[in-house]
Amino acid sequence: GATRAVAAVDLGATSGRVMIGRVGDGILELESVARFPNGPVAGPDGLHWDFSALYGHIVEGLREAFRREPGITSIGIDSWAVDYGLVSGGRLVAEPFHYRDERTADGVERVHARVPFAELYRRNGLQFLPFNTVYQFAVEEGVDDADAALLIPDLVAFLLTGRRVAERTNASTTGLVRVDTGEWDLDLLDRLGLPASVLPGLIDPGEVVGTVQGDLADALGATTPVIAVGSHDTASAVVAVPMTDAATAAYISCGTWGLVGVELDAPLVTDAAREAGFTNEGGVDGRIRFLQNVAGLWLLSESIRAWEADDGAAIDLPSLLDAAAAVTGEVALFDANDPRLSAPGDMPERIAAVLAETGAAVPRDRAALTRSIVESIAAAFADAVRTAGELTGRALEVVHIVGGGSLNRLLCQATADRTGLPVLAGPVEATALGNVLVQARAHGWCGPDATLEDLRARVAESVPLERYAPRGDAR
Ligand code: LRH
Repeated sequence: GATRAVAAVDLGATSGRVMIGRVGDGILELESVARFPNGPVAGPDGLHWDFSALYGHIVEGLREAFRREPGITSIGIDSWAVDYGLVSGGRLVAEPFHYRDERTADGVERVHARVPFAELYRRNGLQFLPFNTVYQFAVEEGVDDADAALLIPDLVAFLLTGRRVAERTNASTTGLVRVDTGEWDLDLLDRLGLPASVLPGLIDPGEVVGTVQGDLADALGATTPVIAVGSHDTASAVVAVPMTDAATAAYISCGTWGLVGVELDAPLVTDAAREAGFTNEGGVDGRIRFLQNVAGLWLLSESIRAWEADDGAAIDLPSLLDAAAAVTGEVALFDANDPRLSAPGDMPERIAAVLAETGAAVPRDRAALTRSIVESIAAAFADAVRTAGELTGRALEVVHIVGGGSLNRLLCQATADRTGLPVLAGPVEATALGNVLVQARAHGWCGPDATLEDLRARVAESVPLERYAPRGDAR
């Protein structure tokens, strides 16, 4: 059959991209059209995103994608979770806050004073993370005056199409959606004094959001639809994890964060899951992403940022990782999930302080600190994989690592060693592939009634995976 194309907009916390995805018989390909940096911007009232700049890059990337491939059939958008923009009179009111902004600490107190965390967990199924949207809303001044609060991918879709929706996988990360019904928790909103009127209707991946409007209609085609995908980047990534048996596989979607867990058919909202810090996020096709947020490459990228500022020069990541791999002797481990490592800042200094508290020898140079970071992330990954197995009663046999972290050989091997399980690494662009595949399926290009298993089989056929065997003595 013919090869057909869609555009995928994929926004991560440290970089964004626009890609053309091509799908045909035995073909699943990505062409990178635009890549642009992303990150927190410090303003007088806290950390924000430069959404205006991001949107500019997205539009430019889409224009270029349609220049290269005029036959693009639709556009799908995914991004990091929890953050939103307030819209009034059809316009974005202010640059959205960044989830690492510390203002949410007050929000946590306010929310938990009205609805204790144990109850919140039974309702929304989410691991405690201080930046979940529910806590941001609790300290958001403009929320009562806004027409709508739109999560980042929904905001992009709104600017492209004029249609206001809330895509369900990403909405599940707000804390305001019931884990049992998948609908907005109106009773919770009421008890928290939050206006339900700002929350748009929920839609599922595969549904049409709207068609491209205004100036862009000329460049992108007046009838080009935006199709809802798993608009939470992690939901799209999980679509493209090439698991052959989801009952015995764990996955780690590793970029800025490492999202470590398993896929379930129904939520698991037990006391044990709550105490272990496991989340039940909504997946594509109503699946549950039962996982834990582990600090991922953030710890490394933020350290590199500090070193580059010191040097006034760029650092070559592959060389740094080679040097880290060559470090011999005891590696000092710290808790990768320590909340003090969450905000931007002088990460090497902070990690040194955390290590000093534990009495560990503080690594003497950049290579040694990099080794500590990578091994500490792998240790937290292994812990989360083991806990996921225990909580679900599953005998896990393999760990899939997808996303940018799948290219980090030191991290993949350390994860194999520390879990005692083989690691299958790849695809690196899982999120964009999941975005493309959900669009392709909506167009009927993947056969009638294609399941997630069918989509994953396509990934497994078209992407080479790297296998890391656990080294027994290192465990
Ligand atoms: C990863 C991610 C993760 C969320 C965090 C805010 O990009 O979407 O799943 O918890 O960003």
